[in-house]
Order: sequence, then C-alpha cells, then structure tokens
Amino acid sequence: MNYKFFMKTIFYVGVLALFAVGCGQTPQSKTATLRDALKDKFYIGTALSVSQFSGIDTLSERVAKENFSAIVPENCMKSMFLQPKEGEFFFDEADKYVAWGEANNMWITGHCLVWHSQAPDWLFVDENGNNVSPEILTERLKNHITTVVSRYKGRIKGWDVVNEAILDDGSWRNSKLYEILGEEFIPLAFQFAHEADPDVELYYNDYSMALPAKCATVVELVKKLKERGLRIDAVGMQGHIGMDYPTLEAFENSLLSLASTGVKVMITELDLTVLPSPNPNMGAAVETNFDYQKELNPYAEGLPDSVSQAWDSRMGEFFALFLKHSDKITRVTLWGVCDKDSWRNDWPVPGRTDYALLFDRQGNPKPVVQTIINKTKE
Ligand code: 9MR
Repeated sequence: MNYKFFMKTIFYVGVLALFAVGCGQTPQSKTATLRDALKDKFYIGTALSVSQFSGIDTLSERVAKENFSAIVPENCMKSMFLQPKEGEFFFDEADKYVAWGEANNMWITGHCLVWHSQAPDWLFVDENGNNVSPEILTERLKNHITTVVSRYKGRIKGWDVVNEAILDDGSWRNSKLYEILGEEFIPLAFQFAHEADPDVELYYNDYSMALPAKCATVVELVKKLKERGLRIDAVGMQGHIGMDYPTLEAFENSLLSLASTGVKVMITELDLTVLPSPNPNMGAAVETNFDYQKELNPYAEGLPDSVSQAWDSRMGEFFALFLKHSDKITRVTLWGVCDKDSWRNDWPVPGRTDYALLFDRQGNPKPVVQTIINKTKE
C-alpha cells in the first residue's frame, strides 16, 4: 500500500467514525426534559419566589429554567406587595419576574389581581377603619387592575383575575370584597382586566375544586360571566392534594364539568403533601393553622422508600389523568420548584419537612419525572 493511499484510508475511516459518533448524539437520544416532553400536551409550569429570579437561589433557578415552560409569581404580584399604600405602586420585583420569564422563553402568568388574602388593609376601609362604599371599592379595584394589567400588556399572557372567592360548601366567601360588593366584584374584575389588555387570557382560580358543591358554584359563575359577554378563558383547579384526597375520580369529574362550560382547565398550584394533617382534606385555606408537634413531622430525617414510592405513584396517576385530558388542559403548574421551596413545609403546621414537588432538595428529579416523560410517548 502506498503512503498516499494509506493516509486517504485513514482520513475516510476517521470521517466515518466521527459521523457515527455524531449520529449517536442527535437530540432524539438526549434525555428529554419535562419541558420538551410535554411541549405538545400543555405548558408545564412552576411558581417562582423572588430569590429564584433575582440570582439568589441559583439551584432552583437552574431547575426551573431546564424543566419548566411556564411561570407564575408565588407572592410578588399580590396586591399587598404591588400597592402597599393607595396610589403607591411597587413594581421592582414584578418587573424582574416578567423580564426573567421573557429571557427564559416562558409562558408568563400573573397572580393574582383580586384576592381577599394578601390584600393591603387600606383597600377596603376609609380613614376611620369603616368599610368603604361599593362605589369607592369599585374605583379602587379598577385603578389597581388597570394599572397592573396595562403595565405588562402583551408580556403577561394570562391573569388569575379572581382567586378563591368560593367556600368548600359552594357558598360565597364572606370576605370584605363580598361584604361590600356582593358577587358583583367578580364580573367587575374580569371587565376591568379585559379593558386593560383585550388580548390577555383571564382566569378564575380556586382550591378543593374536586368537591362537587364548590365546583358546581364555579360552573355557575363561569356561565354567568359568559352570559354577560365577559371574557373568561380558563378555570384554575389548584392542586393542593394529599395522599388520600381527593380521589382521582372526583378530580376528573370536576375537570369534566368545568370543561363542559367551554373554558379550558388549568391545574394550578400542584403539590402533593406526604405529611399527616390535623384536619384532613383542607385544600389551601391559608387562615387555618396548627401548632407544631413532633408527631406531625415524621420525615424530618428523610423519606422511607415505601412512602417515597407511594408518593411517586400517586403523582404519576394524577399526571396520567392530565395527559388523558390534555385536549382540555392548557397548563399544569407546580406550586414551587424543589421540595425545599414548598409552602407545604410551613402549612398548615409550621417548620415541617415535606416532599411535595417534582424535584428534591438537591434539585434532582424524582422518579415520577421520567414516568411522566415516558407517558407522553404512549
Ligand atoms: O405560597 C404562598 C405562600 O408563600 C404565602 O405565604 C401564602 C400567603 O397566603 O400564599 C401562598 O400561595 C397561595 C396562593 O397565592 C393562592 N392559593 C393558595 C396558595 C398557598 O397558600
């Protein structure tokens, strides 16, 4: 073999080898992330706290960027933070949140325009502490909603307009909003939000929606809003669930009744607590709290394999249900990134160690993440 021929052979063998290695590394064989795997099904979202979009909690920030396609602000857009004093708006953190979402190609949701909780005290009362008139409250709501929604027009894609206005038995929550304006505060809020950004999606969001009485009132509410020609795109079923509540069947029934009104359904605020609760099936009534007791915090040193497997299997069953109804569901959002971030560690009992989210305290995916990815291919 002459020298030239030898060198040529070596060259072509090398090219072929590189080609073979390259083929083995095509994107198809790279491990898909949750975000990629669910891309044709629904957005997969997470709630972000300020430290996660301000360069402080870089662990959860990385996990959020890599795995999720949608974000919602856990606290920074609530009215007590955005307008702590009448007419004095504070947008620094909300601005950062939206900029972070844009930089990371996220579907950006705003949470929440009208909620009885985490609202500033001044909103409902006059200088003597008495309830304001319906006219004044209407004006204040209009000003808050218009200012906030207009600021992020075209950038925030959907708003939780009204949060948690209905109690678990299906009756109206007797909040200051309801006391002063009756049910009317809801259509007014939807109207003001739509006027401020006619293209933005508008949502009603609530917990314990698998309870038939509660779901029935939400269904009626959606119908009434639609009858009045108001825009409502979706209902958010908050998914603050436990190991034995609600049943999958009850959750599915509610999902189907909500979808039958013609709106989309979003699973918002999903987390699965593994801890014992002094008051079972309590949804997310933030006003209900219990004192810390050691017996209520059984997994402070770690989760036994059997419990962790049971958790994984239940979370997997819920995702299987979401995938089954992916034609009706536009977004599934976890209420937090990693277990360490979850509000469940402090509610309804403070200072516990819960394991409620898809990523553990070190930011590693739990086995259910791969199960979900596999299910998207079925
Ligand atoms: O996760 C939020 C937590 O950090 C706050 O302390 C709490 C205050 O009410 O609100 C939590 O988020 C709530 C959400 O905004 C509305 N649905 C229930 C959520 C859990 O309480």
